[in-house]
Amino acid sequence: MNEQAQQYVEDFMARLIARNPGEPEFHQAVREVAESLAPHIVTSPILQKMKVLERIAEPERVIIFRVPWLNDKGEIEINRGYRIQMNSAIGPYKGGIRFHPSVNLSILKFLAFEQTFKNSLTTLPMGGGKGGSDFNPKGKSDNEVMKFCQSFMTELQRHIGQDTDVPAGDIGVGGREIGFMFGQYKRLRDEFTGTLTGKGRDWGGSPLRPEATGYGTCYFAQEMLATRNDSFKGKTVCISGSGNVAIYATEKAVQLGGRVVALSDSNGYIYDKDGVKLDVVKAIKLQRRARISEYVKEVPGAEYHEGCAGIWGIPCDIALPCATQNEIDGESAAKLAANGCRVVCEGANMPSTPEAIAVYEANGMLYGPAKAANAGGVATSGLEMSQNSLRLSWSFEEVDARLKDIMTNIFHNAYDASKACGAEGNLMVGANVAGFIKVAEAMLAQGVAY
Ligand code: NDP
Ligand code: 2IT
Repeated sequence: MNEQAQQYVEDFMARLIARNPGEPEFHQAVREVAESLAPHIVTSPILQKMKVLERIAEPERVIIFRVPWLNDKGEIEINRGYRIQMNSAIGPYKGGIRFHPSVNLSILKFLAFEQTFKNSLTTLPMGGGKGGSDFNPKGKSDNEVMKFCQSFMTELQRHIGQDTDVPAGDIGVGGREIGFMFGQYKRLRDEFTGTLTGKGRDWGGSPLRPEATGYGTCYFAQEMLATRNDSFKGKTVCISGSGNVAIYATEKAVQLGGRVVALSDSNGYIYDKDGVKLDVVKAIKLQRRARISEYVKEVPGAEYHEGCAGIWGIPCDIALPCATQNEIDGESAAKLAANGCRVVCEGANMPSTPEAIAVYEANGMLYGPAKAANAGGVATSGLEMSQNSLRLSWSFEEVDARLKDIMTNIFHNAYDASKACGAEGNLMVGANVAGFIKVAEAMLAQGVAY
């Protein structure tokens, strides 16, 4: 980056940080994009004059609300709910809902910002949004989760709709929670519309939505590997997390010929040198909602280690971080590189710190950035929206073929954009630039007051 571009980034970030103090994750996500775009912005009087990046970094609307609910003891509990309506230039706001005690404005703004670019990359007409709550679903009964979801939706319903804002799942929000929220939306609004995605397969859901993010991440990794005439065949794979994305990334990595030897949760990780038994993992996580440590009770020879970051010390060819933001720091990335890992492809959102990304680059590793590599989930949500509007349903195979196509296109668009801006193969720069262009053009066409 030349001096002028560097100065642009520093000035832009100083203003952003002053306007949004105490939001480190949001600053991190914006800085990465600003650095990729700065060389273009400094040579574009129109982007500067029209303050396109400045506008993209300011949410169109932020909704924060009280979520009171009754626990099983009849006591009142109070959580905080959020919806960030980030950008509607190319379609209705679209993005997941996260239930996790760590949820705050910074985390949801980083996710909503990323979502805007990700959704643009899918080529489907979806704007960017994200929401959630500091509610902790762990240890709560089904009844408590239902009560919470209903209270959350009682407020959220007035701000969303199939043509306005279409939420979906994220950490702590899967089929069960979407069902409870959809039920409450329908009850209050008296309408059966595609206002949420990730619905059950028999009531408007896409047959592939649960699998889509993990499958999509592997399809993306496959494209990356193909640039080196390589594939998943015979590769050792480490996957962090053991939730929705990690489970289906494991399923697809194995189908493509890889051997997944490790999975984790926020307490620790399992190592199974023979390849993890996915049916055991599914029973523990999807049916019993238990901890990944249970795995070693059922599979002799497997190991469990406390501390989730230790997973990056296991020698592997391919690492798929599928848990949470900033889970790979510079030190963990250095361990991956030293142990011969050649590919990092992100199923989670922003799982690599800037220091980790620098390590990937310095070691010539293939790096698939989240907003491109995990776009399969929201892309399939986009297909679910289309199906709901058409009142049609497509088969698993049909949606899978579309997903594969979309991931291949995202890869090529990001790759071509990286080449066009003189950084061939740098998919982070390519994804940021390709995602930005469509949103920026729509914003320019739509004028300043919207
Ligand atoms: P789940 O809730 O199904 O699973 C999350 C997994 O990550 C769990 O194993 C969880 O462990 C672990 N985890 C969560 N927070 C932390 C933390 N602070 N430290 C360590 N581990 C943690 O969520 P998903 O699989 O849906 O989401 C995983 C990632 O993928 C997130 O970054 C999400 O934003 C991203 N993503 C999800 C999409 C989707 O369609 N669901 C689409 C695109 C991206 P524990 O049980 O101990 O909390
Ligand atoms: O981060 C994400 O892309 C998601 N959690 C999925 C969003 C969606 O609307 O399907």
